[in-house]
Amino acid sequence: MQNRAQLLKTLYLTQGKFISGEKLSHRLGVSRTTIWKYIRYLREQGYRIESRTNQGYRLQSTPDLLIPEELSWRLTSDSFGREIIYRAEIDSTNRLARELADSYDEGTIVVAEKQRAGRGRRNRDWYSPAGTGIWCSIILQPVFRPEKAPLLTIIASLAVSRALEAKGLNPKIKWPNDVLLNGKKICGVLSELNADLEGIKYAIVGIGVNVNQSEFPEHLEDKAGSIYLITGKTLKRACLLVEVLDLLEDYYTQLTNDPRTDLLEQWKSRLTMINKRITINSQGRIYRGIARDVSERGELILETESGERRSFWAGDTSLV
Ligand code: BT5
Repeated sequence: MQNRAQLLKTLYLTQGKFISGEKLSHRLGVSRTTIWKYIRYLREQGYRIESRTNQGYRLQSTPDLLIPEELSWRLTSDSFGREIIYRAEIDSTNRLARELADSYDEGTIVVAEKQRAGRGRRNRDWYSPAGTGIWCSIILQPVFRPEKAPLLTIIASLAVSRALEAKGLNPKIKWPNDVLLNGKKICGVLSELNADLEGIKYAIVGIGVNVNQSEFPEHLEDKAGSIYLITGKTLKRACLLVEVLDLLEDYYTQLTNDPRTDLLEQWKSRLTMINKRITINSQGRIYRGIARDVSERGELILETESGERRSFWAGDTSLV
């Protein structure tokens, strides 16, 4: 895969011009027949690569795919995305990541073009159509205590927000795990933990981003949006995922090593609902009050109507 990724990178960087099979084989240290096989593989994936006698190969157009070859040469991370498990279709990337968590290194990602049974919190459905969103789960083996685990969701939504801000967008975060654009949910995070008294065995951080969808099923229309629907522009999903993974690795390292990191402050500064009147549905009960803050461990602090402060680990919030 690394060689194919190198070939793709070279074709991208010489886009518009031809590069000879000989040069390619020299650069990659493989035979010209192998180069030809790689080219055939990329064409099968939907890349249009022109070949001309005596001139070589030229990239004409590329599909929007999350295949490892698209991701790996763009990544600058040390461990995040260094191992990529790719599926054109899967039930849920979080499910496969859980299954593989014990046998793969930290930072391994499971990514799919389509999920048949994508999941949200409390086993809710996550709509994951083919080829338009980012459906990705990261396997982590954190060394910190389980109490800190909610911060994994926080850094994931922060990484998505920062990647969107770098594109000139203005995302907001809705506690605990949504990223909103123009009030529409364009991203959700599902973190799952396997921990015992000794500590965390592994954590799976599942990130779903609606990138290029042009429509949603009726039951989601009011709530869900995609970057395309909001900005009118399609994005290359691989580029966005790479930006998110690079940022997330940096935040995860800070969370692990730097007790004075201001990641929580950065995240809080993007929150909607602070100082607003909300309801929170937590474990089947509904509480009303004003959302005042988020604690160091990621709990939402609600000032109830009687003036009492209550903190919540989990729940669904809405504005009143
Ligand atoms: C979430 O749950 O927001 C977490 C979503 C995590 C999805 C990723 S994709 C990769 C990985 N593999 C998985 O199987 N999951 C993760 P929650 O806060 O419970 O929100 C779920 C609710 O959001 C649903 O009940 C719908 O109302 C709504 N919803 C479903 N699909 C959506 C979509 N594509 N975009 C926006 N909202 C959606």
